[in-house]
Amino acid sequence: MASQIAVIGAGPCGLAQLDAFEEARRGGAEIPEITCFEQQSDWGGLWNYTWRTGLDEHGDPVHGSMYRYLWSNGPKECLEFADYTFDEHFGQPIPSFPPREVLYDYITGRAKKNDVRRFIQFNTAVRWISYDEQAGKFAVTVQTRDDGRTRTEQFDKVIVATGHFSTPNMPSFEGFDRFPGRIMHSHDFRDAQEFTGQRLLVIGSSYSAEDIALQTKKYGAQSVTVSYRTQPMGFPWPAGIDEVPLLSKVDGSTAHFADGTTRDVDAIVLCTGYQHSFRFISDELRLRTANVLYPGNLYKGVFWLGQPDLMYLGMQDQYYTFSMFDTQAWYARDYVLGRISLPSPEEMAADIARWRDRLAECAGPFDEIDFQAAYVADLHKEVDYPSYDLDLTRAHFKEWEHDKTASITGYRDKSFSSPCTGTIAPVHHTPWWTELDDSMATFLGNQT
Ligand code: FAD
Ligand code: NA7
Repeated sequence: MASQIAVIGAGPCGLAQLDAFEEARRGGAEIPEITCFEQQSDWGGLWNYTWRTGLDEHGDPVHGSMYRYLWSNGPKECLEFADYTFDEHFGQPIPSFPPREVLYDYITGRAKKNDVRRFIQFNTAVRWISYDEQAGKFAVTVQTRDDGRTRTEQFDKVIVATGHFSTPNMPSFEGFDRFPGRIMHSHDFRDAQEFTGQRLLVIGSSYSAEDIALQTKKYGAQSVTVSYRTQPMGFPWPAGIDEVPLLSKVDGSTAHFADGTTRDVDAIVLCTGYQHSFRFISDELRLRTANVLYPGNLYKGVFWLGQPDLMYLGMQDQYYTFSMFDTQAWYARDYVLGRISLPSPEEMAADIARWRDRLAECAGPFDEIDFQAAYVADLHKEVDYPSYDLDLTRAHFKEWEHDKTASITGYRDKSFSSPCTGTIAPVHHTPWWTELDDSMATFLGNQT
């Protein structure tokens, strides 16, 4: 009997896994039986925008953290699928920083081309995974959400691709219980126009804080105060956005900061990151990690050390996204197909330790970019994922960091070249800071 493989989640990582198997099938390989469980009614993961917040129509926590008017926060050239380029999908060169709908179209375009929908059971949530030592298999309990029925199936290997930006890290501050305005986490942020005319306090100093501060100002917030715990982002903010030290308390609607300054604010958005949350995985198999570039316990960033037939995709903090997920998926596929064998547990543990030591040496974003590029290269050299100019993407990321420092409202107007085709992106017809329309039709129309 063919071995049985479960893929959990049909976001970019899960779809990459299905695409990887399809690619091998086309090449003549015999493929195991694959079942992908996706709790949502459609594919695309976070890129599948939902207006919902809190609990969904079935009473489960909403997975989506993306919001309206979200544009790519890095150059698209650094995430391009080497086996399905932007040129192939759009049939024309497009600018380097597309809005969400455009990237959603791209991700799902490859999945449609490969016809991988047939592997996916939608509206089916995985509720529990454990390993049955006697059977030598994983027991996976799923629930079909339409009728609430559960069943347990056995699998030889399980690939977890459920993302890690959906369960908010939600600190509390003194006085929150008496604050008269709205307090929310970035996970629940959907439309910047909710804050038009308001004085907003944003807590955090990473990607979400940066982007939500900009979005809300762009769509008419009166002022945005960004409060940092460790260090300010230090970008040249437009008028109306500035950074202050950590919030110490709120007193009514007055926010007090660690440097003794105060501001009156109308609403607070906690951009305080996310938890890796796998409540559906038994204790001994569950990844526990902060949001770092090399989580412990995952050999090659993928294989669960104690039981490598359990694989995790995309669990790293991310400079690289889709192209890194692809390389991981190709690697996991080749392990499943017996093309790659894994070393002893001791060697795997030593390899993880080497990477984590190297990570500890990183002294800032440039080192981190080099680190993650080296990780991708390390996987890439063992798989037949099409080659592309990884060094060029490394250079792009560093240029992008410079661009952000030069103009945080203007970095999305820059253009980069494709590491796959060499195509140079056109400049978008409207500067991002004044472009209020994020529709695909407007984005693709009238390029200069
Ligand atoms: P996800 O996209 O989260 O997909 C996971 C899938 O698993 C979902 O469909 C979910 O429903 C499903 N799932 C979860 N649990 C279960 C379960 N128990 N049973 C069944 N199915 C389950 N990346 C970029 O490259 N560029 C950007 O501009 C960018 N912007 C971002 C903005 C925000 C606000 C956030 C939160 C992230 C952003 N990212 C961005 C990073 C993002 O993490 C990746 O692009 C990508 O979505 C990760 O893919 P994934 O498949 O790992 O996870
Ligand atoms: P990140 O990148 O994990 O950053 C989390 C931020 O939250 C970071 O600046 C933290 O500060 C801050 N944080 C965490 N806990 C606290 C407390 N208790 N008080 C104050 N500040 C805190 O998450 P993001 O949401 O920004 O980005 C996640 C993804 O979404 C990313 O991939 C993007 O593409 C979009 P620290 O610096 O540790 O002091």
